[in-house]
Amino acid sequence: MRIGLVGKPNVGKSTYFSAATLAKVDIANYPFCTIDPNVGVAFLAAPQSCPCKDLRDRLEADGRLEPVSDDDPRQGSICEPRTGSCVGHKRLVPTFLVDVAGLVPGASEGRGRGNAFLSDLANCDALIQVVDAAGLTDIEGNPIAAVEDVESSLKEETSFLTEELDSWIHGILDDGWSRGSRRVQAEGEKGLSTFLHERFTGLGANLSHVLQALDGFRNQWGGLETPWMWPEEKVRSLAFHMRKQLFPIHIAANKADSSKGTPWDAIESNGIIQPTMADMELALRRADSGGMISYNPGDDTFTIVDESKLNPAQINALSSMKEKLSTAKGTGVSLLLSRVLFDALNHVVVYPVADENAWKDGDGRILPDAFVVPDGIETKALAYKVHSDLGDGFIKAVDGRTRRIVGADHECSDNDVIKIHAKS
Ligand SMILES: Nc1nc2c(ncn2[C@@H]2O[C@H](COP(=O)(O)OP(=O)(O)O)[C@@H](O)[C@H]2O)c(=O)[nH]1
Ligand SMILES: [Mg+2]
Repeated sequence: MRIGLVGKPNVGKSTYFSAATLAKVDIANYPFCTIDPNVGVAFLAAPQSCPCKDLRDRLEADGRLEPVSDDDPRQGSICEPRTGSCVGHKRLVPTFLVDVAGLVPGASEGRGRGNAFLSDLANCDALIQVVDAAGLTDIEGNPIAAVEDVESSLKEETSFLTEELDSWIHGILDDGWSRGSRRVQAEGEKGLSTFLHERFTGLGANLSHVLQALDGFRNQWGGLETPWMWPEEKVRSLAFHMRKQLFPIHIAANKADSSKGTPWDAIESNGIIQPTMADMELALRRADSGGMISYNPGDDTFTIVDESKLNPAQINALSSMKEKLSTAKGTGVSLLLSRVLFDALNHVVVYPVADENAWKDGDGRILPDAFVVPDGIETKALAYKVHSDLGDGFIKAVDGRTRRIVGADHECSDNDVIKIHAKS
């Protein structure tokens, strides 16, 4: 999955990106080699405890494993993640994050980075618009003393992005409209959905996006008749409904540490709205990497490792951060990414293994892989994600918890452990 960070200049996109992709040193390697500098990997806690917790319980009950000791650095985890990490059965899984700079007025008409900007967005599965909830920047991102009416400026800021995207989609739609709407004359409603599907596959559209957009349109306008006679307003509205499907936008109300009240409540959005403090997240992760504090992303507190090594200014800064962190119940940076990935995009974590009893791979590693997949993915589709040979040769799968044999169309759910049998 790929989540894009977008927004006007100076709202904190790059800070958010650096903070979220700054991994703890003990995180296993990730194949970064071919990715761009503005693309990184954020590690997020899986929604449920790693199955290595259940495995440990089982092994302890059988007398094959000693109970966890107080000084265990992994706090009981016994899995061997190939990527990410697991401590205290908190399994971290990767998601791609993209820092998409270049939101300027007229991007849809090619201004600024223009089409490069828009195609960056098109490659993302979801967008987070970072906005300045403290009102410290004007609409072009220039630093100012403080906006007087932060609520209106946030509304303006968020509608600015959606309007830019709507215009872009409208342009694509308008381009082929006379041909597309003639198809409806010949083929009826199916002609329209096929046309939209073809027109927007480049932006990642599937048939379900198209059908949902058409539903939204129908609710607003009553029907889909005679599209070749539609006024521009109606075509534009269809573009709006397509955009809602293709570009779900969530909001990071950033700089919440310096905001007055909760101005983000005024934002009109059908996505998630989460206050965030990207700056603080970055500072905390750096202090943790430097060994000054112990902080786990997502937590609402941290501990100072050795106060005697800090000067009074550092202690002051840390205690003020601690207070803000606890009032805000965390910086919101990881939380928002998790909510987007697991709630809004409806993804889950599934653990493929080669041995359904010991939950190991062919080399004897315990639960090495954690796949982030759509909820309800069928076992055969999961097999293809593991390896195309496994998909091509698929015979059956075994649920690692119940040990029951399941077929190709069995739907996987969160935290499943699955063994796939395939012809080799
Ligand atoms: N007060 C405050 N400032 C922040 C926060 N996040 C970022 N900033 C500051 O906002 C400015 C712009 O940040 P940057 O990440 O470069 O913004 P970008 O242009 O959107 O990539 C920098 O001075 C950051 O330190 C935050 O959560 N709170
Ligand atoms: Mg930047």
